[in-house]
Amino acid sequence: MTRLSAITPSGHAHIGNHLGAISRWATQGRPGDLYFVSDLHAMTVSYNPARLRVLSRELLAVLVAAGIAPEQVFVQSDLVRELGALSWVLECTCSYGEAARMTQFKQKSEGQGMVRLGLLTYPVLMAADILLQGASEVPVGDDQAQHVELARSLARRFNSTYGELFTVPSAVTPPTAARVRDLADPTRKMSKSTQDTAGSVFILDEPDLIRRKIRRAVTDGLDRVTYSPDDQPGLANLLEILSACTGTPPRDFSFGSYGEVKEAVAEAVIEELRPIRKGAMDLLADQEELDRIRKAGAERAAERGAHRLTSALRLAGVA
Ligand code: AQP
Repeated sequence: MTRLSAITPSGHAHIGNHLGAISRWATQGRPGDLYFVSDLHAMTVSYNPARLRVLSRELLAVLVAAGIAPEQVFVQSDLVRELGALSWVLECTCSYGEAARMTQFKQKSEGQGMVRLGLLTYPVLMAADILLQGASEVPVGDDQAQHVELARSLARRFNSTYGELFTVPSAVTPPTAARVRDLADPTRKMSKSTQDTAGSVFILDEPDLIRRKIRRAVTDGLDRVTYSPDDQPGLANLLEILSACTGTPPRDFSFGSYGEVKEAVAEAVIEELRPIRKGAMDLLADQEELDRIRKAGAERAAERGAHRLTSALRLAGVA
């Protein structure tokens, strides 16, 4: 049973990524589960190559510092040859209509000047990520469920057309986690790729910057500390963050003022992130160690998929 999860280096990882995904991967994951930094997926929209390289490295350091075993982590582009080859086989197993139907493609391509072909085909690359590793479970939110459905269809079609090879993966719904919203605009979720960074607390932010960002978080003019997500979304977001960091349900807090809430949230977030920040900064300063972890992860991931790639090419009649 292999569960495969990914995180895209589309920006600096934030407290939402930590509370919603990374900390659970570290504490609730199983030894056979795999995690990867999906840098090839970050190329589907406009990006800066030098920044992408830095962000990928940073994210690898964050995952390991968060407590995910290094043997369970790899960077997607380290398998670019294997994935490129398998993606081609799968693209030739996928119909144009299937790819064009993907809701995310329609949403992400809307209003864009130059729509990259990779944006259309990346669900096939995602299928290659999954099928190469033989993953049986892929935890995804609603926005990615359609892509896992495509991976299932491609695995089944390949198996029935060319010969039984791929594990047919299932999408699994991750247990409900905190959905952290932007501190400056609580109608939006906190996001790595947002241009305005004032509303995002990044895992590697310095404590003073975290304090400043949280002090400036948007609340409301009601001047009443209650947990009321509909009327007081900014305050509710802060209480939910505090709840995720402390384990106390958001309705159980009793604070006298918004200022008190913000101080408590800032201190809890700083403490929550302190060990990860320290571990990641240490790893980023030790280039050799991070290179060693990355290389070992890449070798293990390539080995895991080698026989599937060889068999896929052979069954498809090209190698
Ligand atoms: N705001 C959030 N609150 C809780 N969990 C979140 N995740 C993302 N944002 C929040 C979870 O982090 C994991 C990594 O997801 P991803 O790399 O696929 O990123 P994403 O979901 O597209 O959102 P991001 O991180 O904000 O990036 P961009 O800006 O590129 O969209 C997932 O498990 C996700 O649920």
